[in-house]
Amino acid sequence: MYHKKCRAAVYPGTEKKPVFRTMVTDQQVPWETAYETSPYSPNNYTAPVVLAKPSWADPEDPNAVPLKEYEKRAVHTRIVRDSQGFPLNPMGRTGMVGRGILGKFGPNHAADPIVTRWKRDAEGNICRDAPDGQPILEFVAIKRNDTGEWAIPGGMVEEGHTVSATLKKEFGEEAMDTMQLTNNERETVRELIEQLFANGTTVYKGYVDDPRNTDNSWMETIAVNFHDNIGNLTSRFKLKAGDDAGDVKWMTIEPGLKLYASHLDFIQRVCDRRGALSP
Ligand code: RP5
Repeated sequence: MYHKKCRAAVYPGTEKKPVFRTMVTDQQVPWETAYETSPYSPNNYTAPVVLAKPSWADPEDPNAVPLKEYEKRAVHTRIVRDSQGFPLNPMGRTGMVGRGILGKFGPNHAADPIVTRWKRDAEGNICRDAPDGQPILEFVAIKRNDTGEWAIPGGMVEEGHTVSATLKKEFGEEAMDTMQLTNNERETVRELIEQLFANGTTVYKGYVDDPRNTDNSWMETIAVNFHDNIGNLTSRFKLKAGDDAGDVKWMTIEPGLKLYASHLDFIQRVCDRRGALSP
């Protein structure tokens, strides 16, 4: 499958003053495909906020990033660099060079907590799909402020942070607004999250078809499912959207579901493992 979401005409976040990607067809995605009529000449864009050199961004020259750092980043995919030192997207062309809004050359690492429970009726019985009787799952989804799409409440793994800490932190901040709670409230929420997140199942590791990806910078993630089989823990969750999210809710996983980036693929994997109705 070719990446698709990172080939939309307008680069995300530039809607007011659109920055366009060069059109890349499915056949032109693989690096091995030669351009027959005119050479591939993608637009070059790195967002001003990235060029302003915040702590989370690389210097402008990809060769100024130490080799050791690239080795550290090559967790899921090997990093191949072009003759000028720019890492090349492992899934192929995106119609744009530069880093876009992403800070790092090569992979930008994220973590995605998929919190699920069975959908239940008023009597507490698990809801099932007709006619096959497959049980139906719900997961905690947030509405992203940047694209307005529903998504898993994931986030970037910051320097010096572990994936497991990031999973809990992002879930707390985005789905339970922990930043705005009093110390006591925050402690109660922290304990609940600790309990649920004590047992997780990794459902995906690797490249994400994120709309922000470019030829030189892309997203990779680890998606972990935390399932509350009885539903007694999550019934105590008070969902409230944090700063990065416009909304949060328990979303039913059913056919027709549309999600940000390749999140639907991660959700499909959860359903396969749990024998639940597919999206
Ligand atoms: C996606 O971007 C990942 O799967 C994760 O959900 C998200 C992380 O980026 P931010 O939400 O921090 O922008 O590719």
